Amino acid sequence: MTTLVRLAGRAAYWRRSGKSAAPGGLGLFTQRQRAFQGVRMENWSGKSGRGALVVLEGLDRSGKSSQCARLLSFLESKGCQAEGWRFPDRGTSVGQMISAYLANESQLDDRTIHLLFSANRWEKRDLMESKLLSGTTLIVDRYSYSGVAFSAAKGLDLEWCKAPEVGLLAPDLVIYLDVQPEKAAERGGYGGERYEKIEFQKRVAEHYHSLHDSTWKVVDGSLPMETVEEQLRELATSCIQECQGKPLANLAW
Ligand code: Z5A
Ligand code: MG
Repeated sequence: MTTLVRLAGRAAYWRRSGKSAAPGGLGLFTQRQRAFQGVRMENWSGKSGRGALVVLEGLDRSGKSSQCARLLSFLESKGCQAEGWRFPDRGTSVGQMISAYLANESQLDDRTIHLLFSANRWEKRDLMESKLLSGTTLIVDRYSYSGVAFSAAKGLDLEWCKAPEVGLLAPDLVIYLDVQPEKAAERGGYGGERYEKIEFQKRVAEHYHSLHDSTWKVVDGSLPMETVEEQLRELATSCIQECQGKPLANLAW
């Protein structure tokens, strides 16, 4: 992401990065989604249910931010009450410490920065919960899995890394954009921040794989952007419908 986008804050970021919301070809959608394409779903607006917590994860430059923006734009065009979120949230005082660390402007002990990333999620937990309960679907660009995978790749104990995440909201769906580190490195902007090194990214990928559970869907992020976008629309649509009536859960790990 560009510095401009980071500084502008989350709300402005989503407004600016939203792409055309025109749905893709119907041929690629399931029967369930064809119904969805033609109907404005009433329970999407929160009148009769909660929103879904949808998280996008993946290595650096796997396309998370691009796809979050496209998915958000699509959902909004269908009448779904939805918001785009991202972690780290660089807009808080904790987030500013994280941002300085990522830009190599400050040095912090590995455990200290791990706990700051986690604190950055904890400071948003209550707001996330109230948004979800009021019917807003949250499309979240990185979450606890980034926290664990990146810190474990530095050599910290995996279980120690998971511990501060316990009690945060559990996602209804985690979409992992799978791209080889070498391929991701060829994409724009790679190399600017602390973790953007191929060998490190390979270790991050290994730790991500150890975190997969039943909420995870792996999507080939090396496919053309529009193909990835269509797959995400389908996954998110199903998730939003299926989580109706299900209580919010906490990460248990
Ligand atoms: N971190 C951590 O350690 N602990 C934590 O708890 C958390 C994070 C939450 C900052 O994250 C760092 O913090 C990150 C993990 C660590 N590591 N690093 N460095 P960030 O989210 O702020 O990182 P970012 O700078 O936004 O980059 P990114 O997220 O890695 O990129 P992306 O969002 O996945 O990709 P993108 O910006 O959408 O796309 C990148 C480029 O690829 C762009 O030019 C696109 O046009 C292109 N692209 C995207 N998709 C495609 C396809 N399908 N084909 C071709 N080209 C594509
Ligand atoms: Mg990004």
